[in-house]
Amino acid sequence: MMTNTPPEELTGDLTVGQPKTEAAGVTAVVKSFQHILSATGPGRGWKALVNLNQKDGFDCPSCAWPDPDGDRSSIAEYCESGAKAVADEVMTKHTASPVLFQRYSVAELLQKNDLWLGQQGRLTQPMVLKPGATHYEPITWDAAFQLIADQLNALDSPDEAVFYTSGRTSNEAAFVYQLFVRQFGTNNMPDCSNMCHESTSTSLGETIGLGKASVKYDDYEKADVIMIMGQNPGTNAPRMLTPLEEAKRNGAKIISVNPLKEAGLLAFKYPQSPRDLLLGGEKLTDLFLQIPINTDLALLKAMCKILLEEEAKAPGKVLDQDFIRTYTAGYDAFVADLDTYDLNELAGQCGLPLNQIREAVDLFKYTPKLIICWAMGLTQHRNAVDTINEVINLLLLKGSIGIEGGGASPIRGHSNVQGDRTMGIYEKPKPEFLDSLQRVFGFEPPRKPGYDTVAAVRAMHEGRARVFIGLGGNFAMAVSDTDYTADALRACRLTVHVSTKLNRSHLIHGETALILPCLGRTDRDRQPSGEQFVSCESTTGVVAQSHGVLAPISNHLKSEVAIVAELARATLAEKSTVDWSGLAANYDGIRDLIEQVVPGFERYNERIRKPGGFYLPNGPRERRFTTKDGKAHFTVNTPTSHTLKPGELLLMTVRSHDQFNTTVYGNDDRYRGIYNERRVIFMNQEDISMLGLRDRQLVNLHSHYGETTRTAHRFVVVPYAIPRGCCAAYFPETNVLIPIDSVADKSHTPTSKSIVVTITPDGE
Ligand SMILES: Nc1nc2c(c(=O)[nH]1)N[C@H]1C(S)=C(S)[C@@H](COP(=O)(O)OP(=O)(O)OC[C@H]3O[C@@H](n4cnc5c(=O)[nH]c(N)nc54)[C@H](O)[C@@H]3O)O[C@H]1N2
Ligand SMILES: Nc1nc2c(c(=O)[nH]1)N[C@H]1C(S)=C(S)[C@@H](COP(=O)(O)OP(=O)(O)OC[C@H]3O[C@@H](n4cnc5c(=O)[nH]c(N)nc54)[C@H](O)[C@@H]3O)O[C@H]1N2
Ligand SMILES: [Mo]
Repeated sequence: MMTNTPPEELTGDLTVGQPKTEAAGVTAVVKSFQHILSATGPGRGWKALVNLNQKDGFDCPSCAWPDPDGDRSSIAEYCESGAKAVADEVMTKHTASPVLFQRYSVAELLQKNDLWLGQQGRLTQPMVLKPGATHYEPITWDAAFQLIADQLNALDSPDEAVFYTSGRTSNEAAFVYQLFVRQFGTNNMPDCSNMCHESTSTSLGETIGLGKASVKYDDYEKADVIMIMGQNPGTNAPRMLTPLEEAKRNGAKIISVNPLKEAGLLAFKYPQSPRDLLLGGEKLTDLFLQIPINTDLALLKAMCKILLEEEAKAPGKVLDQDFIRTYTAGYDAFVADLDTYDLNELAGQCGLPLNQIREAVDLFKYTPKLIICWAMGLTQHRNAVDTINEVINLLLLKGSIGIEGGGASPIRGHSNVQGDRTMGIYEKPKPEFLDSLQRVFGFEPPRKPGYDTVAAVRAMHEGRARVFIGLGGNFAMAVSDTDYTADALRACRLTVHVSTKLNRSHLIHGETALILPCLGRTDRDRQPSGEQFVSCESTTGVVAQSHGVLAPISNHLKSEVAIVAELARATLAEKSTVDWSGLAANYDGIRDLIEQVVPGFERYNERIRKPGGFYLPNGPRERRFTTKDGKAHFTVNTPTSHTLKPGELLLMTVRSHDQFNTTVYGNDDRYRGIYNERRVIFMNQEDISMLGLRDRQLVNLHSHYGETTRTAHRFVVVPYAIPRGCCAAYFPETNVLIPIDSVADKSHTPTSKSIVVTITPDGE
């Protein structure tokens, strides 16, 4: 059988230590330096380190956490995770050059694990896999563009092509990409957001009129209470720990809601503060609500109910009645529904003593300065949109939106995933956006909604889509139902990846396949008009420059902008009046066009040159709610519970400390005490005993949907402090378990954090 997943081999070397109780500190700084300097020589490595997240440097390719609005520390604004992402990009020890592809057939490369694939270094030349060939071979850029253009133009309809985007793509590249795709004639633009914060965008769009955070960077330091739900900042947004620490010093209280006591939520030592290093870091979480997976909705409902009770006791002191009256709709229906719930039952559903929930509410009872942060722990469940709706209900009750020190704070993942959406990377573009494209470019954009990620996989599987083009990312590994998704890609006539590094999606290919190597964030980008910079939008809506500083590793690399522009020119030829070559020669021209199409980008070229960039307009921040009736909406959401049969557990798939999504940097997960192995399953000791298993036993994981059982083989049992009935393992190894149609209602995000599984000893 064709292998789709990484080989299911164990290192045989697993060591389990105590989970850590604080994040960052000296170890993280030392590790950051080690990662970058060992990946490349000291000159190149140092240059990368000192330019990371500086106002005239490059935007860290790791996460979407914003940079401080004011002064930056003179040494780079970096963290261990960012350093790893940079090291991964700047490494010079190896390259995935044509020699590598000559040495290994595609079948042989498929047998390697993801760590090995990533360690081969940067791609250096465009490569093609011809029909029936066993090896990739070099191809010229012109021949590659012509090949893609011919395949696209031979389709019966533009809707037979899928154009995926991952969230590292810059604003400039994203804008020209969506323009090309819409001039070609389709809205089939799925993106990584479909698997990530789509539930957030769906909920916030409907409730407050804008699918983005309502907070600014400075709000964290001004908050009285910060509630962090379903997020692991110590690993996935470490620079967020700095303003959290600052908030704590200013007296804020932090509530964490998570099935795992993640180290980064417990305490933080600011690596660049001598005080922290000498005296110890700041305790972060004041109250840890360790709830079972996917019970957040019940918890939030209980909190809202307690707030209403408290308001009845002290009218006008707890809720912001003025705000509710002036700015919101749906309050009465919300309260009427809440009346039908029993507090003890809600507390029971989220496995907490009622007095602990009361303790949490006591912290923000009398203050509106409440920020709620969330990430994948809320977005990747069937009822994710409802849960996020309930977050908004709570914030609306308190009048916490549109004030200093309060608000909704989804924490985005990829460093420019939010900007890509702003630029129009969306399968369901708003009519106003398409109208603007029509006005500025004088063509009739397609109006029919396109495929999101899951719909795209189905379309490819069923032969309705035949060409797949990915601008970044690792589609085969990131999407759920690995075997089904692999079959979908293999059914295509052509699969194309614009990539920096070799990954498994290059090896799970259509009849013809292309790898187009591009410049990364750290690389200098020289075009005919001179050196270029690009721009990105952070999770708080700041648009800022990113300027690569290092010499590209190969002369054959092109920028993403240049690749998209040349592809558009080859494909559209005289059908397009856009000056594609001119845009690729000078990105100022692209920014001028963005300014004409996307609201909020007035004087883009001027403002982007100001240190630190600029904030985009944000309605909710000013209590302008651009919903249909101009109000913020309370919604009625019903908690659902997973009915587990005996022997079944609920599995969440999470990131280790040594990976960036599908890129594996190493086999350790230091903060959780795991060393040298990724194929582990974290379980509650009582569940281990009840299932007749034991510590370090080798097991297989099975998911059961309808008639079908899916299996992920060879995981080692690790007892861990996780609520009964829950277990955790790393993605992407576990994506084989998630059926392609197991998605969140409304947002269609794969349910990566609630998979019903059974666990059996290996060999049975
Ligand atoms: N170093 C590094 N940084 C990254 C990434 C990376 O892979 N590596 N990925 C980037 C991307 S694209 C993203 S989207 C973000 C992801 O950032 P996170 O969302 O922090 O990533 P996950 O590892 O998926 O962790 C989810 C957290 O939610 C908890 N959780 C799971 N289920 C539930 C639940 O039902 N309720 C609650 N309350 N909690 C739950 C888990 O225990 C875990 O702590 O990080 C970005 N930054
Ligand atoms: N089970 C499970 N599945 C999940 C998740 C989960 O929590 N659990 N999380 C989901 C989430 S939140 C996300 S965002 C998706 C991620 O899905 P993707 O964004 O598709 O995956 P990545 O692993 O981030 O993509 C890595 C690849 O991007 C390429 N790359 C890196 N930098 C650049 C660049 O600058 N330009 C270009 N062109 N290419 C570049 C490299 O070749 C690298 O191999 O996965 C989702 N899948
Ligand atoms: Mo993400």
